[in-house]
Amino acid sequence: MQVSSGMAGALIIEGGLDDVPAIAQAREQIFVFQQISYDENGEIESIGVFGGGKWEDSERHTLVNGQLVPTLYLRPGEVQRWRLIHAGIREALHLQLEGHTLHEIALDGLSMGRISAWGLDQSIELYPGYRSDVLIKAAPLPRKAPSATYLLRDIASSGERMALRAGAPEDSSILARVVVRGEPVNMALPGDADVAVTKAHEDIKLGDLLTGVEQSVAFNIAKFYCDPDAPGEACVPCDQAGVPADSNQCSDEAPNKFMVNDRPFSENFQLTAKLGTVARWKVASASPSSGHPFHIHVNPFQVERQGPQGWETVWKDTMFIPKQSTLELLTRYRRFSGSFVIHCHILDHEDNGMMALVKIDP
Ligand SMILES: [Cu+2]
Repeated sequence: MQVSSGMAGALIIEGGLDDVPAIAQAREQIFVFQQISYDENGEIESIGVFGGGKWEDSERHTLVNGQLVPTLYLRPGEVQRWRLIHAGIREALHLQLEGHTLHEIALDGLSMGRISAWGLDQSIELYPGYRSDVLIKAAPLPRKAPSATYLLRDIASSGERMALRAGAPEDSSILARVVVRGEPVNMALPGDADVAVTKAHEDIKLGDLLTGVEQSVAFNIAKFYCDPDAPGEACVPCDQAGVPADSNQCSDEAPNKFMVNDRPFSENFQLTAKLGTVARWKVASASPSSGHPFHIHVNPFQVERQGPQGWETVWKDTMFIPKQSTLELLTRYRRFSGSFVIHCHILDHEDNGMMALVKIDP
């Protein structure tokens, strides 16, 4: 409710990419995308206000730093560094800036160590929890024009991949206006070689030994029965044998359970791993109606994603798992021993229990 009310901001750890000369010279703009999902009375007093279907029905717009369609300015030929942060609750964003390539240099706060250039007809996909750092080089002005305006759009996307109501497409909308005006400058974009040394994590390669226990995670939303006398134990589907006939957990009015590995969050359940090992995670979205952005604290992971020029290996800490599919992630437990959480980054899913503990043993 707090994040959905707008209580979110950016926390920036400087260094690395910030010290690359071409990036150090670029003016920085922060985009905290928010989906303030208040009801018709202007209030957000329960999770139900932004539950499934509510955001779409509200027809409200994604805001940038609390503003509806703000205007940003660049000089012709100026390079700016934009830090894009999806702090919204639900709707995915597919960012495209008219007439400009988006040069992506970091994902989820992790320097990629190279540059992925998203072309004019491509878009950067952001789900709740995603971050992306991009460089923009402003186009030259058309002859004799004092200024030119370009729209930063969230372009329409199919219903297949997104986290909203099953099957409903997401419409295109305008997020910001970008005005190019003033004295031209000719700032240089960095190349792959300039950012290579800043790469956040060394890739785990095919031949590397996976010394850790493989983890399986499944997100699900369904009617399940959980034994109140066995907290943290796996719950069972309501249509399965063994459910007490008098349990109201399986009645028609009973709410769905929001689960990781067949249980809502419990302090009595945790995944365990060993410090210093390298492991594969298989993360699934089991629910038929919704995908889920998987988010892990502390330990980012390596994953294959569809980049602008095809599949590429990247490091992230949040990854959308399309409905009824499984993704494979690789991770190293390098420095931190102790407990932290994984969760779905759709916040009402998380608040309803789609979260679990991970414990790294020294
Ligand atoms: Cu979810």
